[in-house]
Amino acid sequence: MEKRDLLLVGAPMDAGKRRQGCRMGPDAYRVAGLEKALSDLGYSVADLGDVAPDPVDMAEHDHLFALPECVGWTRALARVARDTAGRGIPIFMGGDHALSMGTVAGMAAHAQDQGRPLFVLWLDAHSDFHTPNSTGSGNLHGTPVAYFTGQPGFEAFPPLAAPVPTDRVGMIGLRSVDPHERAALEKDKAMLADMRSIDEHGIKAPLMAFLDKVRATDGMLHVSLDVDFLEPAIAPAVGTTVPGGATEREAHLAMELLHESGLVCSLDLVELNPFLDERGRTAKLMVDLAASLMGRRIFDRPTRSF
Ligand code: NNH
Ligand code: MN
Ligand code: MN
Ligand code: MN
Repeated sequence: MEKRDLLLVGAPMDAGKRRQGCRMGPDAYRVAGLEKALSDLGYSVADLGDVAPDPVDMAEHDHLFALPECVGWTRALARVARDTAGRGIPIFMGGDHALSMGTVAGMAAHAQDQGRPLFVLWLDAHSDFHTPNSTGSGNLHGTPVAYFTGQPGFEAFPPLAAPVPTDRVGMIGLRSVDPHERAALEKDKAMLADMRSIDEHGIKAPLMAFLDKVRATDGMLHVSLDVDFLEPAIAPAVGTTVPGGATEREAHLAMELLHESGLVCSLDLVELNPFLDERGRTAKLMVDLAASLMGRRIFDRPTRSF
C-alpha cells in the first residue's frame, strides 16, 4: 500500500462538557512525540496547527452547555476535514468528543465527493448517541453519533451534506450507555460490541466483521478513538473513566488490524485531558496506538518508563 501523507490537525475543543482540560490535548500529543512517531514510519507528516471555532451569533442555551461554541467548532472542523481529506489522512488531535460532529460531517462530505460511502468506527465506553432532547447532562460530547447519523433535534447545527446511516457505524468497547441511547440504538442497525462480548469472543471478531462490511461496499473508514475506550488504570487522563475497558494489548491489536485493512481514511484522538494524566502516560499510550494504526510493527514499540 502506498503511504499517504499524514496531516495533524489540532482541535483544542473543550466546549463539549463542563469539566475542562481537553483543550491541552493537542499540545500533549505534540510533547509526547506524535509527529516523530509517525514520520519514523516513513510518512511525510505535517502539523497544520490548531483550528479555532467559527464565530457564531447565537444565544446560550439553558440546558445545553456551550451550544454556540460547539456549533462554531462543528462548522470549522467540517470545513477543515473536507479540505484536508483530499491531501492525505487527517489525524484530529482533540479536544473532547464533540469535535467528531465536525470531523465526521466533513469526512462524510468528502467521501460523498468521491462517490464512496463513509463508515465510522467508534471506540468508546459510551455510545454518544444522545440528542439535544434526550441528554440529561446537557454535555454535547455525548451527542456526536446522533448528529452525524441525522437524528432529529440538531436544528442549531449545520445541516449535514451526507448523513452517515446508522448501519455504517460500528461501536466497540461499550459499557456505559444511558437508557435513552439504548432505546434509540436498539431500533437501528449499528454494530455494537460491548465489553462483555469482547471478553467472550475477543476484539478481533467484531472488528473483522465490521471491516468486511466496509470493504464489501468500497467504503472509507473514519476511526474515532475516545481515551475512555481504554482501561482507566492504563489511561487515567480522561474525565469520564469507566472501569473494565480495553487492555493495552486489545487496543494495539485493534490498531494493527485496522492498519492491515488499508481502509482507514481519517482518525480522531479524543477526550485526552492532560490535566488528569500521570507523567504523560496516557498521551504516550495514545501516540503508541496511533503509531500501531499507521503501521508500526510490534518489535518496534519503544521502551517506556514512567
Ligand atoms: N452519556 C454521557 C452524557 O450524556 C456522556 C458520555 N461521556 C463521554 N462520552 N465521555 O464518550 O453526559
Ligand atoms: Mn466519546
Ligand atoms: Mn467515552
Ligand atoms: Mn448521560
